[in-house]
Amino acid sequence: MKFSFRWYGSSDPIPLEYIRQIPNMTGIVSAIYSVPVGELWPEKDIETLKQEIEANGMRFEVVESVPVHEDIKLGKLTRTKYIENYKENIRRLAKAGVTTICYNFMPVFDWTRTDLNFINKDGSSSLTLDLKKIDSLDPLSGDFSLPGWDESYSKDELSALFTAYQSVTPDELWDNLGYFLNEIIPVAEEVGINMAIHPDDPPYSIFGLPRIITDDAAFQRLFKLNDSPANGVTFCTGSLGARNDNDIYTMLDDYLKQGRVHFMHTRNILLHEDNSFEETAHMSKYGSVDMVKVLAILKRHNYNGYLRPDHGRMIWGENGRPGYGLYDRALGASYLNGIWEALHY
Ligand code: DNO
Repeated sequence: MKFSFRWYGSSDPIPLEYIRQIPNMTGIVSAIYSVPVGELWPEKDIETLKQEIEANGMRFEVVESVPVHEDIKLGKLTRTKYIENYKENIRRLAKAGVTTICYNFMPVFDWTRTDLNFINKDGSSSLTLDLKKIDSLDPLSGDFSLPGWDESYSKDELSALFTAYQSVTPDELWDNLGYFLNEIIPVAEEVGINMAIHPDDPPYSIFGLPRIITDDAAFQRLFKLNDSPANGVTFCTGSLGARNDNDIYTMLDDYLKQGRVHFMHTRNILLHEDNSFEETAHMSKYGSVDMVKVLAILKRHNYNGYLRPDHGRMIWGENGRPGYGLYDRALGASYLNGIWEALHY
């Protein structure tokens, strides 16, 4: 299994020189952030990123994310151009040595929380999602945004997107995903890239927008849409674990059996009865995810793909990018490494 760490490029306050000091950190997960969604990623930018990472003794093999343009998700006629660009980005990344691309198919918004600075009893802070609060949030108000969201939309564009999605049923969103996959997966296969869809976070519809990558039935449907192993998943324990009816251990075991897991996001959450949750330290005892069980399943399948510690809390006075500070993610990585090593006996 290959341990990796997400890094936001030169705008990330955490230098690669620090990341390389985390024991057993062999890979960097990153992306080209300067290009608008749907456009081509310049080869020279990909090459510069790769060189920067390799100069620090780590590998650049996983991209998170190549975002999918909304016209593709909406099934608009204009999707052709964006799908062709997506294919070309896959080819360019493969040429640079990338083997795995993480992406998602969530309409408009990526991961969503109601509080980015929930203060825990020990003084650390976490990201949380309180379902009682979510309905009172208005993403169209213009004064509410999250670090995982595409901030480039104007208020009018956002409102037009909401209107466009009003008429898109979940089945239509599935058709649009199927169309996209059947276009891009042959290219990914040809150049040796594994596509790894990220589950919706949280794994249910929010703000009235459809969300489909949420549970086991969804993954089985996804695998049937295109049966290539290159049509795989990013198994995110925190996202999938945010539903009381998801048995993440059985799901993981099954998707590994089917050869579809290419990337692991391992983070812990404390899940409440109504599916609200707090993000916690990675260690099993703090949350609802049994990390030893997760890694034992990976071990049983001789998983040799990528894994990254996912969101961390803010600890030791760090004031970083929400979810993506250095300290707690580094602690998470060491904890996961310890479990992995112990599983060899
Ligand atoms: C959250 C991340 C997601 C993920 C995208 C993949 O922290 O795991 O934003 O990168 O959903 O496209």
